Amino acid sequence: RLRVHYAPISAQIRYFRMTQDELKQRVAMAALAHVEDGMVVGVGTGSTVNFFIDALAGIKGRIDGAVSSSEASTARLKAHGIPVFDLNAAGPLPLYVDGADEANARLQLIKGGGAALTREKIVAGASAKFVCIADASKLVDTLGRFPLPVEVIPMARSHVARALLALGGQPVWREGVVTDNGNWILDVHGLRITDPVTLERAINDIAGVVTNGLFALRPADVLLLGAPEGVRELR
Ligand code: ABF
Repeated sequence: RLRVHYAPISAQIRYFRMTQDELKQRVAMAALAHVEDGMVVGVGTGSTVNFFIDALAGIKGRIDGAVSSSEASTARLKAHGIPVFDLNAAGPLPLYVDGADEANARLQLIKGGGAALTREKIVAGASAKFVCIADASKLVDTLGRFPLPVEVIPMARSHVARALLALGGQPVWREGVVTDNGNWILDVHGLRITDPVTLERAINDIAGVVTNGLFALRPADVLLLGAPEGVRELR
């Protein structure tokens, strides 16, 4: 009698997680190719970017430092001894490297799963080239399956939620989360975003909205996708 022994589910999960982490590590290493000597590098937030920060540490003698998009990334950069500059002091940046929650083929993104979307959008806007790093599962035909994060001034939460309902979304308060800027997050479910630029502008126009997670007015310039067969580069 043939008995098939499957690895315990814990081992299968460990393997899958290791693969996920390997994909993130691989795409983070690929982003180093865009780092040039003497740069001050704009650095995003999230688990994929954490691999990029660790890779940056390996070449920290070649760069002048970084501008960070979150307290979490700042702490990790400083732990590696990488100088972290205020954006006002650094001025326009040559390069920004950050993750995403979803990306479409036009390199328009949904970001903000890590609640860092405001500073991410600021540093991306101040950078000449935005290289987005993600595992291939983040590439979708139409944005919106991932709930769209919207950072709001706390006193405007209900007002903004009503406006988002009118736009066809189902907003859910990310209760218990306060951003680095002291604001709250609404995650908007049920959107199928066929015109990201128009929706980004419409949400920006709601009084009380600080930032929304659509990066379409300023999409990525390069998308590096980590897949088992290697890293794909989309432009
Ligand atoms: C950050 O990276 C967030 O905007 C986005 O949610 C996150 C993706 O995180 P991860 O790399 O952990 O999937 O920029």
